[in-house]
Amino acid sequence: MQPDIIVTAPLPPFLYEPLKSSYRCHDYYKTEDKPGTLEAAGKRIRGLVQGGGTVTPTALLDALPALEIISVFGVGYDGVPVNYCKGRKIKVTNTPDVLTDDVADVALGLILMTGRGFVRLNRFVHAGEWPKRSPELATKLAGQKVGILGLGRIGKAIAARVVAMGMKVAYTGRKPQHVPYEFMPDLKSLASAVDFLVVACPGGEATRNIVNAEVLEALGKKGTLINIARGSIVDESALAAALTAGVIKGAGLDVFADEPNIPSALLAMDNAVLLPHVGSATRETRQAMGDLCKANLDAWFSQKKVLTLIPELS
Ligand code: 8YV
Repeated sequence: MQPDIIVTAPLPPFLYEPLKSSYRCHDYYKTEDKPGTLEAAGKRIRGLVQGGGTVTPTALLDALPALEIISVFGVGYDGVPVNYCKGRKIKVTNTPDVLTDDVADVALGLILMTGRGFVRLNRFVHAGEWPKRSPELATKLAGQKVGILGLGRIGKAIAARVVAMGMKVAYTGRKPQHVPYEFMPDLKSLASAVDFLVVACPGGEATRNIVNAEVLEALGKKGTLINIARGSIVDESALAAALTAGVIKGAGLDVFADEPNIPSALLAMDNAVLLPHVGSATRETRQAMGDLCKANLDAWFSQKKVLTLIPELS
């Protein structure tokens, strides 16, 4: 008999259709009768599929006593209660590596869009301004310093891209690594030393709002904040205030605390380049993420092993 799995996030058809052929899928995301779904199938459910940003409450997991595995369609698993899963020996898998290049490309794009003013210049041309006046000059990027908060796989891919452009790299994180970049002991000193502060660390309680007013103050008028990780890491009202008051130069953001809702103060800012969480949004990468998300379930239900267990559980 096919194992029962519960789906708690919207999934693309190229993942959902193959899941439906291998598993009895219960669409918890779409159903209007969530308690009824749990009542009817909760005790049989052995797998859960969610997105990178999906928050999974422990109350939901309590209603799934036979749950063996959570397969996250995404690299981030900040919405998964990891300690709870450890306690119940529930496996948690994610989709690392396959999206690294795409997410790093978005960080690089945001550096170029903010640093060279490409978004503003695009608006300038579309508005028919070019025949009337010359565009403003930007600041040269080669020679500027990029500070990376969280030098993991994605952070390293961002570093490689900006080094290729002649930029310098510094970073902070839990500990220094064997890399040719300058390590800074804390976020505030990193912010004060760089022109671009790039947020590339995991979300979750440990990093909630760590990019706060004090860090933005340290980044200062020369500095631009780039975030391709999680909106929860940045104090959004402090950021909006810093942009409005000219405390920092600009921001390039792909992620927000309450997606798809963006604070109106940020929407109104001309010096903020905003993207709709597209870090991994290419056909190739989403397909690879979907394949890996399903492969983890398949490996578990056929051989009691998984391909990409999250580090806390390995
Ligand atoms: C996806 C992400 O948009 O991988 C992540 O953690 O945030 C993104 O790649 C998301 O996981 C799709 O559900």
